[in-house]
Amino acid sequence: MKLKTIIAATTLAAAFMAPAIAQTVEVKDAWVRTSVQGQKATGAFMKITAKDGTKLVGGSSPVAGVTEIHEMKMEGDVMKMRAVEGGLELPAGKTVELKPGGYHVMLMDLKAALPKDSTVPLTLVFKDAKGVESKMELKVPVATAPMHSH
Ligand SMILES: [Cu+2]
Repeated sequence: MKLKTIIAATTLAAAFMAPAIAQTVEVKDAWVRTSVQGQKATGAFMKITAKDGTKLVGGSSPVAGVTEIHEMKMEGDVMKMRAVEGGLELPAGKTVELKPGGYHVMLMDLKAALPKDSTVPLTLVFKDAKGVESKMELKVPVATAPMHSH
C-alpha cells in the first residue's frame, strides 16, 4: 500500500514537470487536415490506445478558438456531426481510430490557414476511471491524407 502511494506521487511529480504527459496513453499516426485561408474548421485524426480504460474528454490548440471531440454518423441518409457527450471511450488495450467520417478532434474558429507540411500543437485531455484528468501535448503534422508510421 505504501509503495503504491509513492509510485502515484512520483507519477504526479513527473506530470507536472514534463508538461503533463498521459503516460498510459499512446497516440499514433496523428495528422490534421489542411485548411485554406478563411476556412473555419478542420479535423485532427489519430489512433489512440489507452493501457487502462480512459476517456478522451477534450483538447485545445493555439490555432483554433474551439476544440471539440466529434463523431460523424449517418442519420437516415444524411451524414451528421456532433460533439461526443461525456468524452470518447478508450477501452483498455483497444486501439480507437479517429478518422475522416468517424471520430475526430474538431478544430473550429481557425485563426489562420493550415498549409501542408506545417505542424499544429495540440493538447489532448484524458480522464481516467477515477475522474483524474491528464494532458498530452502533441505536435501534429498537417497533411491532405492519413499519415502512416511504420
Ligand atoms: Cu466535427
